[in-house]
Amino acid sequence: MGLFLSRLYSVFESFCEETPARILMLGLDAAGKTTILYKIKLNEVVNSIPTIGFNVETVEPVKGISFTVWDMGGQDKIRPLWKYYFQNTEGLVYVVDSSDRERMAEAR
Ligand SMILES: Nc1nc2c(ncn2[C@@H]2O[C@H](COP(=O)(O)OP(=O)(O)OP(=O)(O)O)[C@@H](O)[C@H]2O)c(=O)[nH]1
Ligand SMILES: [Mg+2]
Repeated sequence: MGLFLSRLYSVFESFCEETPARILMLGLDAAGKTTILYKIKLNEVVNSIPTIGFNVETVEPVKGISFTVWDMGGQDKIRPLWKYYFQNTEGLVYVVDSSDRERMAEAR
């Protein structure tokens, strides 16, 4: 049991030591991406302005596990730039504003 626990602990430790996973956050403009990012980072609802380019923050949603989140601007003119950020991305969060019914097809 002691051996099992020490092995488990070392696996967990090596997992924690890894560089933070790179997460891309995409979605239409005003979907709420920047709001989500800073809610996780600061535990506050910040007053955001439309993102031109991107915001990047390292967050630790759960103790010992951190992510580098790339929050991309979602305006239609910026969307063609998303593809340049896909390389080495390990996860994708796609944010949909469920009350924005008119643009559901566009989001899809
Ligand atoms: N009611 C409500 N408003 C929200 C919510 N999330 C974001 N907002 C508001 O929606 C607006 C746009 O939010 P942002 O987080 O800037 O949206 P974004 O997806 O980063 O937009 P871009 O940077 O343009 O791509 C802001 O005024 C937010 O306060 C939510 O869950 N509920
Ligand atoms: Mg934004």
